[in-house]
Amino acid sequence: MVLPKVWGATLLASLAAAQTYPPDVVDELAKASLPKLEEWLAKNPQEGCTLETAVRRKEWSDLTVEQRKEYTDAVLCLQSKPALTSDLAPGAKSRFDDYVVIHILQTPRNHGSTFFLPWHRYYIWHYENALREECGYKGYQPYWNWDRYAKDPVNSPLFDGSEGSMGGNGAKEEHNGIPIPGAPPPYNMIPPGDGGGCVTTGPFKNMSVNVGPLAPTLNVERNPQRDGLGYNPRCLRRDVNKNAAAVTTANYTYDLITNNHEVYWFQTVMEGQFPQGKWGVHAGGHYTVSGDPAGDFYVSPGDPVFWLHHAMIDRVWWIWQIQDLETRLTQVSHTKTMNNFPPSANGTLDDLSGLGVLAEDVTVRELMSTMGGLGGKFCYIYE
Ligand SMILES: *[C@@H]1O[C@H](CO)[C@@H](O)[C@H](O)[C@H]1NC(C)=O
Ligand SMILES: *[C@@H]1O[C@H](CO)[C@@H](O)[C@H](O)[C@H]1NC(C)=O
Ligand SMILES: *[C@@H]1O[C@H](CO)[C@@H](O)[C@H](O)[C@H]1NC(C)=O
Ligand SMILES: [Cu+2]
Repeated sequence: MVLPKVWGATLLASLAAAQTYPPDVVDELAKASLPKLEEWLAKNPQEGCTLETAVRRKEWSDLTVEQRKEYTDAVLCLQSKPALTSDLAPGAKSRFDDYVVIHILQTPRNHGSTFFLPWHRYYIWHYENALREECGYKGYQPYWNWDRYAKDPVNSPLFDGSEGSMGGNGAKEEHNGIPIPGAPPPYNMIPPGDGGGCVTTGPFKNMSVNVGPLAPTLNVERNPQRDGLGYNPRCLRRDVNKNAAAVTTANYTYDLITNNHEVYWFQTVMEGQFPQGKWGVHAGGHYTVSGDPAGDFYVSPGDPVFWLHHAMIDRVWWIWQIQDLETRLTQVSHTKTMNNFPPSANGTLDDLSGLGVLAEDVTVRELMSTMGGLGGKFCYIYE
């Protein structure tokens, strides 16, 4: 639908808020695959977790504006609670920052390695739990179906800057785009969008980014500590752009899920094959937001929308897993170091994955199933 430009931003925003989206090919695949999950559960009953009792994680615009505000209020609440990691990181000022600190410390271990998918599953679940237990949030972690907003992310229910959004784009500030190391031209640079400056609209317009940067995509003040964990308060910056979003449309995700039968390839294609000029949906989603800290490989969870993006990553893994539960609930790949640097052994289900001081180490095996993993504490599906 093309809206005349004369219509004000507010009207546009309220229209967007009321918008419903037809199911895309990935939604249809997920729905068509549920009987496989049902069948598997009938053969492998999980104590305390059935399809009927499982939590439903929902897409952002399938929530009412009221429900979205409950979510962003809970995130703001987490940003107001005292940090548990300030001994490790003088820059950590809140419980929200704790999660950013843990990501910074564990970035090389949990990307391009065996732990990428299971660790992020644990990480998101733990954050969802903190919102609920520490901030009285009654809902569950929403996800961002990239396809819905890929054509025009700035004016989408996620980024339109309305009170029911995850905050607006940044103010216009020139920059050169995002270099993609190792990719051949023209894929070695994601062109900039229309933002780059501070976010001034929506629920997170006042938020302070406290730690980092470590690998910034914009020119921002350096952290007082080399490890990025010092106190460096600054505004949230974004450059929401459709250039990166173009590789996150449903046909890419569908292709990823259906054409990669081994987890090695599923994860590799998802994380991007930069030398072949393929950014992948993982980088595509991160750089749709871009800015500071969203575009920073280490500090990205410091932009609250990170959590919706990685819930989608988890959803895509879940959809891939339920295509063949007998093999895919136990399939891991890669080695224990990022892109096998320095060289390390192949990871296994017995390896440990944890959240530092926030949560105990558990085996990767415990993180493989959303239906009964983590001793039954994981019990969710995506709607
Ligand atoms: C932002 O901060 C200002 C000044 O402290 C305050 O008046 C305003 O209500 C805050 N806005 C939001 C959306 O939190
Ligand atoms: C997805 O669709 C776009 C636009 O039609 C196309 O350029 C792109 O090659 C497609 N990607 C895949 C993986 O099929
Ligand atoms: C590690 O995994 C690779 C790829 O699956 C395989 O070729 C290799 O033999 C494995 N190495 C060991 C020591 O098991
Ligand atoms: Cu990450």
